[in-house]
This record gives sequence, structure tokens and C-alpha cells, in this order.
Amino acid sequence: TAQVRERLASGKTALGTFILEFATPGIGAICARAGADWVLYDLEHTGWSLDAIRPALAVSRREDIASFVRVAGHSQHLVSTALDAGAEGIMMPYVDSAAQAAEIVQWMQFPPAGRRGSAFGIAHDLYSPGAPADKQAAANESVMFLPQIETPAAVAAAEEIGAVEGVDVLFIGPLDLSTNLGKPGDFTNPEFLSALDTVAAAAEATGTAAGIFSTSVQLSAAALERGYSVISLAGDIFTYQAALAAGLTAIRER
Ligand code: 3PY
Repeated sequence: TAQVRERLASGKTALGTFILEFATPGIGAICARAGADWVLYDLEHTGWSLDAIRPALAVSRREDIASFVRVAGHSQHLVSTALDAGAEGIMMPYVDSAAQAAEIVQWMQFPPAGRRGSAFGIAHDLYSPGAPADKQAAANESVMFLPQIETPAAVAAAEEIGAVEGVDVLFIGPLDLSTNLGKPGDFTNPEFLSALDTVAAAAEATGTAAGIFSTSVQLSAAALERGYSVISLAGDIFTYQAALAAGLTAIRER
């Protein structure tokens, strides 16, 4: 995650994309060559087991790109197995309070900071030899946590969530947040935009980054104008479909 951390520390954006369908082993390399700073493998909406993304994680980890995994729910087991498989950061859906965020940080950090179980010489440390103490310290330092802000309660608690040590990015799930504000998919609704402002201010106040999943240039622009620095260009399905549609239309219209 060094490249993402450096970009954020120097006021730059960290742009990435979600993988929801094409978890082919080379996908991290494809995204890295396209200039993405991070790639996220989604286990929330795909129903994939870790085994489905293990080969992709193994290749991504050797590329200059950070590999994040969104786990399916709040469970120590889901978090620790994703980290052991090589996730360099965890995105967690529906984090509504600082207490929830603090518990998840515990699952992500080796003792004494947390209570992640230790195993070394496996996928997450690239099968390398070395002293456990050094590896624990390095992993605690580099792992990133991106709690998702998806409800009015989470927006209200954003500053407290951001203040939890170990939280790196307050990451809005716009579809869930707009749904929970009563206007699914309406990203121009004043309440939605005000929530974007609140989360940006919470990130600024706590030294974390504000992030968002974006499916449109307008939403990305609205986020960038508010100081969001972690932005996804949609995901594999949408990007591929849009590029295919544009190409097919261009050929048909000749
Ligand atoms: C949302 O838009 O709600 C997300 O969580 C992105 O997948």
C-alpha cells in the first residue's frame, strides 16, 4: 500500500476500480498497466469465496498496485482469511459507528495493537522467511482499512469513525447511502450532497481520506470538488460494457 499512502500523503488522488466479474489472474496487472493505483476484489456482491480471487491476488501483489478486498460482512474470520490470502487493505460494508470500526481494526492488526492470528511464510508475506516480530510490525503499518459510509447513522458518526486509529479511508457507497436516504441512485439529491460534505469534513478533521465508488464523471467531479481523494472508476463490468457499447456504436455508425 506504500504507493497509495504516498499519493494520499502528498495530496494526490488514489484512483482504482472494483472487480466484480473478471477476477482473471492477470486483472491486477491489467489495471496497473492502465494506471490504477489500487484494485478492489469484491466479495460482498459477487458471492465469490476467497479461492476465486486467490490467483488474481497472487499476481496483483507482484504489481505496482494496491490490492484491496471487500469482505461480505462483519466477521473476524472473513477479515483474517482475506488478509492471510494477501489482501493489502480491507473494505467493510455498512460501518455505522466508531465501536464497529474499532472492533474491525482489532481483527486487522497483530498483537499488541489487535488480535489478528499469526501465520507467516504464507500468501500474505509472499512465502518469505523472516522474523515474526518484524513481519507483524510491517503488516500493521501497511494494511489499510476502508470502512464504508452507507447510512445516515454512519454519516452522523463519520468523524468518530475517522478518529479510530487504523481507519484510513471513509469510503462512501453511493448506491446504499442514497437508498438509505430514500432516493436510490439520486446522486444530485441535496441530502446526498450534504452527506458528501459531512464525510469530507470528517476526513479532513481526522487526517483520513474521503473515498467513493463512482459510476459517472459527474459523481467523480462532485467528489473531487469536495476533496475526495480515493475514487473508483466504477468496476470491470461497467467499464467493459461502456467501452464495448461505444466501440460497437462507432462501427455501426460509420
Ligand atoms: C454502493 O454504491 O453502495 C457501494 O457499496 C459500491 O458498490
